[in-house]
Amino acid sequence: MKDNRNVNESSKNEQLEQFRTDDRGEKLTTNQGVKVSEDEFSLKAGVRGPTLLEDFHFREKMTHFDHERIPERVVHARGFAAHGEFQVYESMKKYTKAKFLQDPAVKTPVFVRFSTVVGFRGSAETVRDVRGFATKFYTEEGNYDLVGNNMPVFFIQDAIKFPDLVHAIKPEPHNEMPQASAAHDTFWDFVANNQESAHMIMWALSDRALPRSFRMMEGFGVHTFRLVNEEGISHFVKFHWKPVLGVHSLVWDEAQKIAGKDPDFNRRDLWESIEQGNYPEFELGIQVIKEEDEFSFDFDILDPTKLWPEEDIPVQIIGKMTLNRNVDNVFAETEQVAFHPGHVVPGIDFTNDPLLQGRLFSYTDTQLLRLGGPNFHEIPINRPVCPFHNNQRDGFHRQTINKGPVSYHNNSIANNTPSPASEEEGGYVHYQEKVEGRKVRARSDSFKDHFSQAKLFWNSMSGPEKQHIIDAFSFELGKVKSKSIQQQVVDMFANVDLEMTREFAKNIGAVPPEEGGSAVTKSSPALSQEKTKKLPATRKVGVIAADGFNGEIMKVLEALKAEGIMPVIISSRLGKIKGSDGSELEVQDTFLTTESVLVDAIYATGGSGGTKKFQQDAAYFIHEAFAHYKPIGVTHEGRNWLENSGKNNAAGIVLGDGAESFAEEFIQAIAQHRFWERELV
Ligand code: HDE
Repeated sequence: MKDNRNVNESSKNEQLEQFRTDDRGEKLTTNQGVKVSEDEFSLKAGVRGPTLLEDFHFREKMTHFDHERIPERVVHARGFAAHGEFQVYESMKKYTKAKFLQDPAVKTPVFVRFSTVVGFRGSAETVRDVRGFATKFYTEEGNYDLVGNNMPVFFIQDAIKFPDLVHAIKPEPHNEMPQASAAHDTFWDFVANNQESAHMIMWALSDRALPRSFRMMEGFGVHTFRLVNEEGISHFVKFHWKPVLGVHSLVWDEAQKIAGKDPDFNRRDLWESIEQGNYPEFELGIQVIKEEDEFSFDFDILDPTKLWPEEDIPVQIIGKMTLNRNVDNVFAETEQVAFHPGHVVPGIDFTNDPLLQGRLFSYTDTQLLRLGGPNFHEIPINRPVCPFHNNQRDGFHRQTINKGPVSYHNNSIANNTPSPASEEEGGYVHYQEKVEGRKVRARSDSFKDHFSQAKLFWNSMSGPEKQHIIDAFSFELGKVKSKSIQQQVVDMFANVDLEMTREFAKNIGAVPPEEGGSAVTKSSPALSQEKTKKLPATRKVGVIAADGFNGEIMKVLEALKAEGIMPVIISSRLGKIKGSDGSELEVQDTFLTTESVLVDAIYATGGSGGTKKFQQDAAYFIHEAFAHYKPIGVTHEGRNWLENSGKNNAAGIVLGDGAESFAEEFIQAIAQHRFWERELV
């Protein structure tokens, strides 16, 4: 293959095309290509006799089946992915020579895998957890992986503690419980005895751990990386993904119910959005610190338990990623994709963040086991879109057929090729950071403040967000059996905020702290979700209607659709329902097949033909949506339920009779997402 790196026209999709197969309409064959005449009965000695060893078709089919599973990821096992593309808004030449960040006309193919961290591969998706946000950019200079999370900091400061963290948070080994949850003794024992986790715990107990959608969460590179330009000048950088739809969350009770009603809630949302052409979009942002300012902050920029407040170091938005294609096969693509923070391209480099340094070892190591050997880069989803050449050979599942006798360097037979490329020719040259020091196993003093940013985060939360954190502490620690561990956690968080800790200490029956609290008064408004972008588009509205519905609602439905809102007609039975004016609606879900937790808002309109059972089921749906602070639109017969419940004046209840102003007001309420004022009703 000629090493011509102009890949802009050849998308990853085209590359994948040669590996895709569609068996529809074909004859059944063995893997050797032999046509199979019978696939229901194994070969036997007589119709009632033993199965014969020579039945090669049976043995091949069964052996393949017996080997169909590979080890799930030790963390981030439960994930879902999509294809898309990335474009930079303007050349980033000033900061980096990375080719994919130079030209706004270049569309770089990407593959993004979102995940939960703790749960097994089949676990529910809406559990309280950090979410992985891993992006593979197939650039013309090779693959670049930005393997991030939806929270900007991490639990630990040194990679050597990662196995301990993961052992503590996974189900306890003696009884393998609880699944996909941090609410148990070993995790909180770890927290209390590894207090660098304080800041991350604040994030993990906040609404960020319950994303409404993968499309509505931020992504963070977490570590400080380097961008290096043509002149060799390096800047420290933090990466951000900002969702165009804003950052939105579920409420805890809702998230737990969804885990049972639809354990696939987040992947279904992503899958359906892409199928419907509502392509998820994320803007890429960078925070930049000059090399000479490394020590100008009251935290160490190499410490992964610290964020850079956006108000001090603004996020510059530099490009946009659009996810526009679902996978064809989850195993082949989503399961076999292999990310690695060490997959970088010229112009992007590392820092000495000790968590990042450890990750640079761990990811290849884990893929060797998970994907069964050293050739996982040849699996279609992992192949770069540009050619690759080296002297690495052989190993399990090798697919490349290397020609010629040379597999070593230096050589004369092949004129010393493949040959290293100079920096000018695009060769990756590591940033020449000066390093000096004694070999020590130690933590830098500059990494020892564990509470100031935990308090910064607390200070930045709105009232309802603070209450959710207190509730989460109360839930998580309420599930802990050991009084000693509960008290240790209380004593630890007394160092963050006294009021907060007293509240949850009271709720779990621990001794509230008398004194403590961090003196930090600073806040970072960007950390709160309260001021996030609020858009109605792609929100699901459950429209509760029965026979005899008022024909005026058609206009409301049209107005919702015009804003990109997705109405779902819910009634007692599937099929068509008839309106008072003869208009018809196709029922998409019944009270049995869906649930109020699966929609963002309820539009209760009813119908003169609604039975008693319909009224009862509808009342349950509305009541639950109300308890989850969701917008509720009410017109026509829908009013009966409200009047019975006495909730007419509560926030987020929009009353009307199908008038235009109703639709407008309801759309605004849908964009608002939640009405926390109801806490006070
Ligand atoms: Fe990972 N992490 N991690 N991690 N991580 C893995 O790699 C590891 C960390 C992240 O969708 C594993 O292929 C260590 C931070 C994501 O395929 C493993 C340390 C961040 C994914 C691994 C960390 C992440 C992983 C498991 C501490 C955010 C899923 C399977 C030093 C910046 C990628 C695998 C996907 C997956 C190791 C900490 C993000 C074992 C040792 C911090 C999004 O290699």
